[in-house]
Amino acid sequence: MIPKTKKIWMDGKFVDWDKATVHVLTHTLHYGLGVFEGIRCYETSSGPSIFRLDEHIDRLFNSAHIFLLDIPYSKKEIRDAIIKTVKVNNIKECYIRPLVYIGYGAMGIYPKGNPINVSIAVWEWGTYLGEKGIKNGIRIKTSSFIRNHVNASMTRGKVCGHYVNSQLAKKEAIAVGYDEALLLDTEGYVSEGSGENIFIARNEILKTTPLTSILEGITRNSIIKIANDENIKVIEERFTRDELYIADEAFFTGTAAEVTPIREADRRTIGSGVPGNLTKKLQSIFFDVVKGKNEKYESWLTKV
Ligand code: PPE
Repeated sequence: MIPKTKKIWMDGKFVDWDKATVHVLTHTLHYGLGVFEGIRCYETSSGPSIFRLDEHIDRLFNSAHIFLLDIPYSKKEIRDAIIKTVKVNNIKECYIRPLVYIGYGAMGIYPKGNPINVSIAVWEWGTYLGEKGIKNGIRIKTSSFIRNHVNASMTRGKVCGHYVNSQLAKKEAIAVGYDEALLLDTEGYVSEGSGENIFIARNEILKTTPLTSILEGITRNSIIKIANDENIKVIEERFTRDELYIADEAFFTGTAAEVTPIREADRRTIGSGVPGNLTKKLQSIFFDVVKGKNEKYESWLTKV
């Protein structure tokens, strides 16, 4: 169970955590079309600060745009509501989950006239893949499930229904003793984790999958910017699972997963089996940045 906080923002009002319920015929619950975000707020010396809030709001609206959902609020209204929700719950560090969903009304695939509802919940969420995972690295398994084809469900949108595919992969990986799944795209190239983007490093050069069949990760973007600033070369190019097997280093990025080293893939040790130097360096800068300890990236933080 996730720990309860006090209030959840629902369509403009703060509702008690236990009363934040919806009708069982809520359209999204049946047909999966809703869009959401995952954002983290970190404790900094100047109080709780939300990491790359505007980029997350832009992506939420882009997801809605791609999937023809009309969010009945402006970006500013959603931005203010997110900040207020963190404040009202009097929380120092949290994960923020805005959700745009098709409400109760008509049934059937075509949601004619149904309301578009928005909720914003926050809760304390520790490491996604465990403290040990962040420190020592995780073991991943190439999934027998492939990432959705871009013309089956457009991966630039962060859509509820996409996560059926992610859950299949994750459940399969966990069932056979791995920490996380790696999905290949429809052409057989590496795409992303069930909820993370992937980077590999070979000969001091970083490589990450291009934005063709993956979510446009905001952590991915942050790591590319940090790497560029550190004069570490980053290539966005398709790669195969065997290139991952012979990489010197590999890591996942995501809001929930942050920067999690990968120490093994499909029973092949990655590099020397411990987080590599580039991974450790980028991870350490990343944690300093989100915790407000690196002035250079101050503009990425929104104080609550
Ligand atoms: N790919 C997928 C499929 C994905 O879900 C995420 C985030 C990413 C890449 C990384 O994107 P970003 O967070 O912008 O760096 N996954 C979210 C949901 C995790 C969950 O279990 O829920 C997240 O990390 O918030």
